Amino acid sequence: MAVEKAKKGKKGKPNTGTPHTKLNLTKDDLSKALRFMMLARNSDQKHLTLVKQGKSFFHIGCSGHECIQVAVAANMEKTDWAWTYYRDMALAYTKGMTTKDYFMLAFGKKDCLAAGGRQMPGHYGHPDLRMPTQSSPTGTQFLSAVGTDLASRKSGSNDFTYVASGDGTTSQGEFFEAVNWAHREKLPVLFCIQDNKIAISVKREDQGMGGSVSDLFVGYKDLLKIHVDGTDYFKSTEAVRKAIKYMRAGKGPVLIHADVERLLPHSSSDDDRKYRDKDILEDGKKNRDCIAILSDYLIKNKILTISEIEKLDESVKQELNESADWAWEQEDPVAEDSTKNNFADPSTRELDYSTSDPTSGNEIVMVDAINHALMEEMARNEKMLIFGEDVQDPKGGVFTATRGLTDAYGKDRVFNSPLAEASIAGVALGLAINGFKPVVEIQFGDYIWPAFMQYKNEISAMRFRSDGNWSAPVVTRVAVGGYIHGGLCHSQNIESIFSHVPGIMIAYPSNAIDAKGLLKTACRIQDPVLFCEHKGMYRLPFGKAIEPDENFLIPFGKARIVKEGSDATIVTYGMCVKDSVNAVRKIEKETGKSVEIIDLRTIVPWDKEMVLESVKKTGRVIVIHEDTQMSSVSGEVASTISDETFQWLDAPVKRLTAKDSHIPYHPAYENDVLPTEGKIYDKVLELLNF
Ligand SMILES: Cc1ncc(C[n+]2csc(CCOP(=O)(O)OP(=O)(O)O)c2C)c(N)n1
Repeated sequence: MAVEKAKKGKKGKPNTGTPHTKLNLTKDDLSKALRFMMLARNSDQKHLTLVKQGKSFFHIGCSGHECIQVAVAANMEKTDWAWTYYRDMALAYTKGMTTKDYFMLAFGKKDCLAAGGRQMPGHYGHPDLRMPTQSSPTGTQFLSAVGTDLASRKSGSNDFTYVASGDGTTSQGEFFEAVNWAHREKLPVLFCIQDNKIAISVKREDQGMGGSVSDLFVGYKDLLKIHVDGTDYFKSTEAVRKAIKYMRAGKGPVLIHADVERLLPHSSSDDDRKYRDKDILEDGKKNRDCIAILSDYLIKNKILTISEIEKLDESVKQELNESADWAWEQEDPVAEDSTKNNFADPSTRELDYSTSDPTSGNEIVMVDAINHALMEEMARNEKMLIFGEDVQDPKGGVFTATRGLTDAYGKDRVFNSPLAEASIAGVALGLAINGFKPVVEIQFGDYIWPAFMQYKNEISAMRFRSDGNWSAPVVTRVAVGGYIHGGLCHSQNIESIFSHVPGIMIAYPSNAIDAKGLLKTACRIQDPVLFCEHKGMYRLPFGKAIEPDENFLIPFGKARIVKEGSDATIVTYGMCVKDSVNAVRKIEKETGKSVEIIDLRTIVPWDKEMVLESVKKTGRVIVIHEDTQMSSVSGEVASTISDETFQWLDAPVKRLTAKDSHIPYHPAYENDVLPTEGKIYDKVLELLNF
């Protein structure tokens, strides 16, 4: 189709120059470029047919975006990184994705290198091409790219990182955060915005970006901004080369704003006749089809003949048909693998846990245990990095958990992030992808929410969505918990919400020994970890313990019996361990009965075995935590107990949690909302008397 248009020539204009000679582009270079564009264009058509045939369930196309993508990838080295978006098919082909790879993804086949049947088509990725399997949210990829690139700088590599999106996605806050961080460190990140003037049905002017993507970032003096016609291969190549030269010279990031066309509906699920201006679309097809434009140039400049171009098109179609037929015959995924790769293989958690609790040494509080665990793990693993808000010395964290670490390991390894939580999580993911072990701090759990997209759809999902080809074992230390008169936004517990996210392990220690052992384990395992640190326990005498040595590790999923008992079981963690111990001491004295207290220590995974064993022994159980009740950890634990130990129970499974409320500031309110020693006393007595 595009070739037909080229035959007629573009508006009959004569050739006036030879831009290809200025750019030293040979016939071979140009034939290859045209071929990659044709591969993508014809893949769209072939894939749409497969959708109609019911062989693939979704298609999202590249048509109209090919030129700028090929121009970028043709000038990339194998070692350069690419964080693609769903229209980046031509870039992926030029970088090395094969047509077989493409159809494996289109059919969701078991051995697809991008996603192994996990993700919809259009989510490109390849383990050997430095192209991490992309995700679906518009814009999360920007921060990943910054992290990957930061890792390259820290490793002394000379590669750069490409990251792309459409124009609509530049409305996302994370785009600004990413440009901000890349600019702060002059990172060679190529932000390639492919502006087709529409985001599904929303026109660019309705995004509110002041008219043009290229006009943004006025104050960013080291950000090179290039606005280019992304349908012109020569202008695109010139722009890309300028960008790469700038980045490789260490001058900073580049924003390429490429005008392109969207020649298809948004996706196979969309009908753009409902909202698109027919004239604009027709004009795009007629006058701004990049394949027709390049073909026209090649013919007019006698670089390729019409028949050579036709042959090229035919050979592309043939290759696509053959690859699609081949891929269709490949193995489909099997149901028993449906949940594989949510977590790393359990063998990766088989560390040496043979050390026992210490009996001699210095007594330390929990925050010092955390600090010492970080100190030791930093010495052990030179790829470990620590960053977050205010973590750098001399402040060393608002709770001093990271004090002395910058002094000990340098600003290159322990540094302040910008004040942006999504940036912390997103950049950590990119660093982890590129060989580092980020152990980041989110200053308050109450403020983790801007980063929740990064945790839910990126960090926790990376291993799963790439079927094990990529992973992001980021450790996130986060200060949580109430009882410090912190009001709504300095008191929150977040473990229940996070426990609902597959792919993230959660630890919640209640004392110095557990904090040290669990944090050191978190730093060594291959899964992402959310490490909850109760602010009120950082220096609490209850949590004091004799410090274990540097080899001390505690496995995840192994709870601790705080005290044995035979008449009832309390399952708890965090601050409620302390309140339970005190309440039980009183109850035991008064009643002569004994209550077992189990400190879960880790929420994901939680020690089902120990809990069920204890309930079978005592026949009565209450689950207690500080987080609110609705859809909470206690609900999960209580339901498992009811389900699996029903015949051993002498009383209903009880729960004591915070009220389902925001946490108010005044102590009268705060104590009413949160569980307290007194409430635990009442509830446990009630349970014993049932
Ligand atoms: C965070 C998020 N919000 C909404 C969507 C649904 N969505 C997918 S693509 C898209 C439009 C993106 O437009 P643009 O960035 O201009 O890229 P284009 O599709 O035009 O290339 C939307 C809203 C999404 N994937 N992620």
